[in-house]
Amino acid sequence: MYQLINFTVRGDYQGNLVPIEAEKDIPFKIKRVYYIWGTDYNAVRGHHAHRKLEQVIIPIAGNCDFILDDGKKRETVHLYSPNQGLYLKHNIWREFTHFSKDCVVMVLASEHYDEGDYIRDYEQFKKEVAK
Ligand code: T46
Repeated sequence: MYQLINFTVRGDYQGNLVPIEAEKDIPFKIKRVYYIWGTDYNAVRGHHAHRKLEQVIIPIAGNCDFILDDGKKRETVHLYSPNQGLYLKHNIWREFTHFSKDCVVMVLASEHYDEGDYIRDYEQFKKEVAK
């Protein structure tokens, strides 16, 4: 349903640094980057799946929970490490919540933003993954 990608931590005595090189460290060509912060602990974002989009989601600060659903089972992944990315392919329903105050999530995406790629209705999602 998902993979965790471990990035190598570089840096020195002054602190940490994680380099992410397109087409080397990420399993798709990156077309878009966005980041999310300032979300309340109890807010629940997402509530959608994507028809085509693939993404790597990195908690560059703080932590949060991703609830993932492939139409058959549900799993919660706690994201907390800035050197670990959650790799989601298409057709995975996601909700994310329990944001720590300092949580900043950076997302690397395989496509430009396209509202037509979103499945925002859970019943529709179930129908599409059953095909
Ligand atoms: C996902 C999770 C992890 C844009 O205009 N461009 C963009 O690239 C994105 C991602 C969003 N938007 C607009 C669309 C909405 O008006 O920003 C607003 C908030 O987007 P949304 O409600 O889709 O945000 P989340 O946090 O529920 O979901 C986002 C991504 O949309 C989604 O692909 O997997 O983060």
